[in-house]
Amino acid sequence: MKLEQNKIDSHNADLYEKHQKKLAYLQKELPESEEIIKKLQDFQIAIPSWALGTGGTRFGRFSGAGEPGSLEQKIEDVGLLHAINKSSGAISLHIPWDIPQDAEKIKNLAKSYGLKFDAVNSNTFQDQKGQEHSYKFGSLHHVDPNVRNQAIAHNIEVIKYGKDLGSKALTVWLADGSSFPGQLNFREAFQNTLASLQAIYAELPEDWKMFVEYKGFEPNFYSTTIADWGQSLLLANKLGEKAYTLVDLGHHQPNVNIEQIVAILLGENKLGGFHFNDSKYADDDLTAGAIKPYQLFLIFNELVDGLAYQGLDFASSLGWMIDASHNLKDPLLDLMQSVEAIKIAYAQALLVDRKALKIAQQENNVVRAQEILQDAYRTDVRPLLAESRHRNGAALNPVQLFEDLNLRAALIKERGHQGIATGL
Ligand code: PSV
Ligand code: MN
Repeated sequence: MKLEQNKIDSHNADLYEKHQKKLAYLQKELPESEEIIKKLQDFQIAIPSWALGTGGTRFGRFSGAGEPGSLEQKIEDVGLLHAINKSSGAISLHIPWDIPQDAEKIKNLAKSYGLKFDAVNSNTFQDQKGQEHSYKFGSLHHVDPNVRNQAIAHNIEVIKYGKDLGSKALTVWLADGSSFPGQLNFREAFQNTLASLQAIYAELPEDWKMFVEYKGFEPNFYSTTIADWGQSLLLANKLGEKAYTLVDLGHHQPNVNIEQIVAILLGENKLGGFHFNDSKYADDDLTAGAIKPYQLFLIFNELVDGLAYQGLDFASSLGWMIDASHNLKDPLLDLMQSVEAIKIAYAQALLVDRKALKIAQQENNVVRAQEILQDAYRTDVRPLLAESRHRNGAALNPVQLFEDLNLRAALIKERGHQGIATGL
């Protein structure tokens, strides 16, 4: 389904006067408004192909009606999202959930919606039909070289799909680990993983990056072979300059100081990208900013500071992606809310008075430092986001537009009630 521009324009016309009033107030208060609006216009957050259907839990899955049943329909959904918010101009594919059978056709379809292909993701955490060796006891870390070689070959095949589509990064996430003490020789598992990753890295095109994702636990409960940012960084450093650590916000134990991890990785120029989501307990896959918006702001505060320190362009230097897919909301509305929360955190981080913060830190003025951060965090920057969307031809209020136009009902009419998207 393609959304006609006149529908967005008429939605905007209805809301414009109210929006203008709020924007004018903010512009008067914040001299940096114009600069922030431009940065927001440029900032795109990729959508994972597996987030367009309703997610399941291990207790069940309640599929929503009108879910995309093919890669083409997933691209259509991201296209719809991007037309509405002009902030989701890329899609990230998970192979083999979403194999592009005809790369040229898929590429052209994506292009017709203004979409690019973000990182491609390999999957060695599930067995596929007809697969020779099982991943039940792991993949790249496996004790059996035949299993490792199969998983290496899969990753190389994923790179090939990505090359055909114009992706520039491979994300490797491993479920490899152990659930019982004694099951695994940790050192050997780590060495096997490194050697396997080296074999994949050797096939990485010159202008590509490899993102090494970590996760504390699940599906294994005693150990995970790439469990934390230290282990990921160790691998990335050994692999070489095209390898980076990827931070998925849900992959930490509760209360871990993720913003500090981000700051250190950026300082080492080893932060590759993000999987945004939110959680209360672990990898809950909830909407970004739904539970801990202040943490999201603090992370962006480090990102703004760290990327400037490295002299890197904010929008293009890291992989920005959502990785969330829970079981309650309409996936497209959920993604709109995630994108909004991420951009709010970014805009607020841009508001931090960095010179004053530096002085407060040098003077050990703890009270002042908190005032500075919270001044920025407590600013309602939503009119700046709305204005950036408006200037890009998108909707002033994406959620309202989706609901007012009954877009899910239109998708159900096209696709029916039964479609179930691939994914977990
Ligand atoms: C694993 O929990 C993860 O975060 C990885 O990024 C996977 O590729 C994705 O979720 C989908 O299972
Ligand atoms: Mn992830």
